[in-house]
Amino acid sequence: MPRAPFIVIEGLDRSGKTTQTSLLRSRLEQSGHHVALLKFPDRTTPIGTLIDSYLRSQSDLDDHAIHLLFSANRWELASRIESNLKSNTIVLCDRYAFSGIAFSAAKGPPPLGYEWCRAPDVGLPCPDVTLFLDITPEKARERGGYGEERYEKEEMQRRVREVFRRLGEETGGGGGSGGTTTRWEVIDAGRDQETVSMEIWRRVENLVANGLEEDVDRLWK
Ligand code: FDM
Repeated sequence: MPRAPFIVIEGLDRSGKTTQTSLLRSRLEQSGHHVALLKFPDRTTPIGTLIDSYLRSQSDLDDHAIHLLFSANRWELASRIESNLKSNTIVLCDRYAFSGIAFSAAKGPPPLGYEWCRAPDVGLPCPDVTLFLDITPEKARERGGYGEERYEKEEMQRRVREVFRRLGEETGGGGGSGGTTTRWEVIDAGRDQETVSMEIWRRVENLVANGLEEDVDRLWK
């Protein structure tokens, strides 16, 4: 029996990522699929509580330490992702390891280093498709600018976008480091909500209709 696909939505702040994730979930459910919606960071676990306090600037942590906590927060849920997929429940995830690397590698000084940032996530379940919602800093500004949390500053978002671009090039081609084969789809999220949601649907439609025979892959392994 085929397994369900693992779909990740990544994106910059103000890209409409959370709205699009919820629209996609509704559409999948309306088409008769079971869907488990996850969001990283998952602020409800004990590790997530530490992350939440850090993001709201209510606590301070060494850059390495918070990076490892974000990754641990994913490992906490890795087995649930796999068991859902095996029981034919689509896993739809709002942010994943790519955010982990992009945000940490964009920090500094001193920089943490891209390879160091990637290491703790090696071996996590690999998404079958990653939809990257791309938006220019200018467009994000038009939408009312960034919020109050720690990383919501224009210069930081610009650097984050650069790391995402690198991740897409290296991970998406299948020939990237470690041979990971997530399908990396860049979507112009500067357009209206309906256009973006139609495009997202177009890019996942076949995958969800057919399911997958092969086992879940491992990230960067
Ligand atoms: N973020 C998110 C990270 O720095 N590392 C991670 O591993 C993840 C998953 O946390 F600024 C950052 C990205 C964002 C912040 O995300 C919280 P949400 O989607 O706004 O809750």
